[in-house]
Amino acid sequence: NWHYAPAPESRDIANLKANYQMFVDGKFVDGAGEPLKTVNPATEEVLAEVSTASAADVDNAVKVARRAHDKVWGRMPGSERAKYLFRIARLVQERSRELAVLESLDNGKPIKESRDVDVPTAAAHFFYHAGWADKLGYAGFGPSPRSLGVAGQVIPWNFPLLMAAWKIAPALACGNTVVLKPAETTPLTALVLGEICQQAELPPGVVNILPGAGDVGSELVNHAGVDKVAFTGSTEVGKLIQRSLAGSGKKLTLELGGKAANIVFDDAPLDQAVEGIVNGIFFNQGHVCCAGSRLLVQESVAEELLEKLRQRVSTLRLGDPLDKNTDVGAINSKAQLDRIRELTESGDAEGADRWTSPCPVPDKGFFFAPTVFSGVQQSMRIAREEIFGPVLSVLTFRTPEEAVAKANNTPYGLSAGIWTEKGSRILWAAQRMRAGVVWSNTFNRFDPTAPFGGYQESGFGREGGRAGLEAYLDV
Ligand code: TXE
Repeated sequence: NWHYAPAPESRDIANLKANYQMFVDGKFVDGAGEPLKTVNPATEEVLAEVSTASAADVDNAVKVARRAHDKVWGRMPGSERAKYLFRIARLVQERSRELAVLESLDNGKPIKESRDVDVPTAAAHFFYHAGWADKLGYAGFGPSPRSLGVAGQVIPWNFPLLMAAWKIAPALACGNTVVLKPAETTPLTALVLGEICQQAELPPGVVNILPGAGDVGSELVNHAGVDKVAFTGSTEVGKLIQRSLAGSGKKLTLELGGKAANIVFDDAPLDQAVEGIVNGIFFNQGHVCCAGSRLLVQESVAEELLEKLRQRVSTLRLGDPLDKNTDVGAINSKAQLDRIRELTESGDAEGADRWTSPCPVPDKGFFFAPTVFSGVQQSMRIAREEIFGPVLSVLTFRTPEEAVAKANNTPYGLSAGIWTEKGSRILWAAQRMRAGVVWSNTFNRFDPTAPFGGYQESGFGREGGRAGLEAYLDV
């Protein structure tokens, strides 16, 4: 006997809560950690004060999740679990306006992206995994696939709600309970997801959300009561976690950084490719692990393509994330802005040719104008390191073999793109690229049915699709 909450009546930013508590055992409570202040990156003003977890709070949350797993959720028939997941999905849809506004305020991403991508894709992940919950026994996981227990999940700030959905939905579908730590700069929508779990009358303790910084993440993943760790974030922290969990027997999946190649062959429809390149690197200010940050263009069309690209990028509107005409919003934090500046300065120093969009840049807030570096060599830092900002590095190639070799010349391996009219070339190149996803004549397309994840230093394990469930089951 539950009901949907009415859609929020007032959409005023003034109605936002000033204080957020952590979500444990079905209730919102204060943590014993030092409260953090989350900042609107477009204005540099404090959005809200957020309670954080102490080590004792982490310990308590893991115990709560264990109890909820052993007594309730892990024993519940899949058909029952499915009902809760469907409820959560519907509530995400019903509160989509509120979630989109909050996401854009906390993260800085344009409202048209949070409204059209983040929130609906988050709902889609709950719908998709709801569909799995009662079918695990028939899906080739063996006759009686079992939940693992408690999942400790740590997520980044680039898709705060969507990453929470990617992590929570499959864990719950498989009968696990969750303790999730959102990123310190973007905890708000994950906490609203906690409210949604309450509204859906999810049994207490099945989902617990503990805001905090890296120390809370570290407490969580290293807690002896956690059976499975799922981490999305920097390669540096991913390596740290992998090392610290060695020998622990915990299941681990890592989704880390990337330096994707977006390859444009000379037979590609160039105008279409330009749209895909723009989407590939300027979507979400380039704060995307699978961003198409290295454009590899065939020499014979390089000049023409670059000209078209600069014209198109010049039309992108940068500014207020809540303006529905904004294409490029704010950089999530001062620290990230500094990282982008430092890396782009290395591009200048190493002799690449910088072009900056002539768009006006607000005085206040963390903004970085769309930037394209041409004349980039493979040895340069801007060709090798993840910039995680609206910065494209352009390299050229002559032959398909050279394109693939350059695409693979990276320690990462999360995604890649290919633009060509030739189907045979798409298959040829896709088979040779070390990348978890290869898009052809499109970029940054996400779907819950498609497993997502990396090779090499981009991590291991898959999220989404049937493969994503394997990370949350004992078979
Ligand atoms: O990442 P961190 P940061 C890349 C991107 C970016 C760089 C740094 O290149 O510029 O990483 O970003 C938590 N144990 N990506 O510093 O620190 C932290 O609190 C457990 C790519 O923000 O990895 C947050 O919740 N957890 C990436 C989460 O890890 C720890 C997305 C990510 O933060 C921890 C983000 C620890 N020792 C950054 N230390 C992608 N794959 O999309 C920190 N955390």
